[in-house]
Amino acid sequence: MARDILFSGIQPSGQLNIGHYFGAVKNWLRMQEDFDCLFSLVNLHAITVRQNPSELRSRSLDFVAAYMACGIDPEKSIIFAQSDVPEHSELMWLLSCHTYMGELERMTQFKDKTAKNTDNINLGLFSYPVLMAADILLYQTKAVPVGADQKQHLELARDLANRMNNRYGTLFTVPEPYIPSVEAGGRIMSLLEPEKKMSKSDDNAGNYIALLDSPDVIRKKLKKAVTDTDNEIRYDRDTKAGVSNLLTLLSGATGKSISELEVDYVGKGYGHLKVDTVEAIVALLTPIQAEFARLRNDEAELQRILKIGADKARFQAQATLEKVKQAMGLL
Ligand code: ATP
Ligand code: LTN
Repeated sequence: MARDILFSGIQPSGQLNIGHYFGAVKNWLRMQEDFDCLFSLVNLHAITVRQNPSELRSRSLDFVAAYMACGIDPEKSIIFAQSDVPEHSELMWLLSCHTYMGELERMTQFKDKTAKNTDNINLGLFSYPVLMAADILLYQTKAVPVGADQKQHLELARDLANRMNNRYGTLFTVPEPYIPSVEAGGRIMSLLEPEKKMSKSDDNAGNYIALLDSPDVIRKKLKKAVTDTDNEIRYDRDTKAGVSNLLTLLSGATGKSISELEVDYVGKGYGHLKVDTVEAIVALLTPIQAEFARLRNDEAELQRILKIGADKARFQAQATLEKVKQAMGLL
């Protein structure tokens, strides 16, 4: 029997960090065994903010190597660059003609990004969620594992699928989000400002732990992580955002539940919690970093994987696009 399709993507902008790992990639690894998966480097999304072309090219290869170092297996799953499959942009146009301005104006990511990029509020930033809907719908995707910040975008993808299906007959599978609970890593917070999410486009690298940070850097960053003054190790996102975030990281890296950790740390201080979190994250990242170094060395192989991925993805994408064009009366 054919398996359900899974699609997810990360923008090759900035450095992959443990927020992406716990929020998205960890679920990718788990689900890779049960779904036919497509993992995309969504480089067309990345250019909604200015990118240096040669850095974007080289960083895209870093991301392929990083996906694989984390455990994505190109023998089992399709890894490809969004820009290698032009059907994404084409379906985006068809969906744009069915998306209302008001739906896009409501998007919180658009509001956040325009506040941050006041000198470059471009049309791509506005229509970003329509391209994301095209990414997903093009493959008849059933499952979309992402972090909590993407929930609103996924709702638009579902609304567009239903709207198009009602108007033209069944064209698309309606996708389901797979979002870990906040406690399980769906929203990892920044280390220095734990009321905002950890993000790779943050200007201050002290706010995130990159997958490729050395043990020493990880130690320094976690040492500076903001906590609070009551010296009680307890999970409470509202009043103890920093400590709760450390507990989430430690839980994600060790597999122990947050309530178990709360018991383990009764009477212990924040220093203790931080040292143990460093150790657990270093243990998680060390093998990933070694594998990354090995894979990143062979650029020809990474290019080959992207080429095979794009060929397979295109084959599936063309079938959906053809069906949509026909249904809409395009010759
Ligand atoms: P940028 O800051 O460059 O806009 P980002 O750091 O938010 O990007 P994306 O490429 O937008 O990263 O996200 C890739 C995936 O990682 C998405 O599924 C997103 O939901 C998830 N993700 C991003 N940041 C976090 C976080 N702090 N906690 C959990 N999941 C996250
Ligand atoms: N917008 C997403 C990245 C993304 C994506 C997708 C995720 C683009 N297309 C399709 C899942 C499915 C983000 O994380 N910022």
